[in-house]
Amino acid sequence: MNLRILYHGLGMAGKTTNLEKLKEIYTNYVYDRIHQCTPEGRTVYLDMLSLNIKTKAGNTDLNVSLFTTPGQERFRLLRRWLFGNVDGVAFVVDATRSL
Ligand SMILES: Nc1nc2c(ncn2[C@@H]2O[C@H](COP(=O)(O)OP(=O)(O)OP(=O)(O)O)[C@@H](O)[C@H]2O)c(=O)[nH]1
Ligand SMILES: [Mg+2]
Repeated sequence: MNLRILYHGLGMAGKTTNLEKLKEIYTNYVYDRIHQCTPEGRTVYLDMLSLNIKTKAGNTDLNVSLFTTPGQERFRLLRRWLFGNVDGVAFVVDATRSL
């Protein structure tokens, strides 16, 4: 079974940090990780964490692909394309940022 989950939020909201935390928690299931960042720590394009989880029954694998939307304006064209290809969306909000 394949699941594609998109982490969506403003620039610097904490999307990459969420994926890094999940990578830590599910470290034994990490199949692939793509992440590139600028010297300032901003994500280039988007990042992806792919988990391959063996179910208890043992006969089905759960493949979970987690993506982030590009936070930087210059990659905004990718956002619409990403939304058309997911099973679920996690909204990431920085609760400490004032409006
Ligand atoms: N204090 C605190 N800082 C956080 C938390 N989550 C993220 N940060 C910091 O906020 C900054 C931005 O976090 P990222 O996870 O890179 O945010 P992002 O949404 O992936 O950013 P872009 O992809 O570049 O748009 C980094 O300096 C993180 O260390 C948090 O829960 N608490
Ligand atoms: Mg990021």
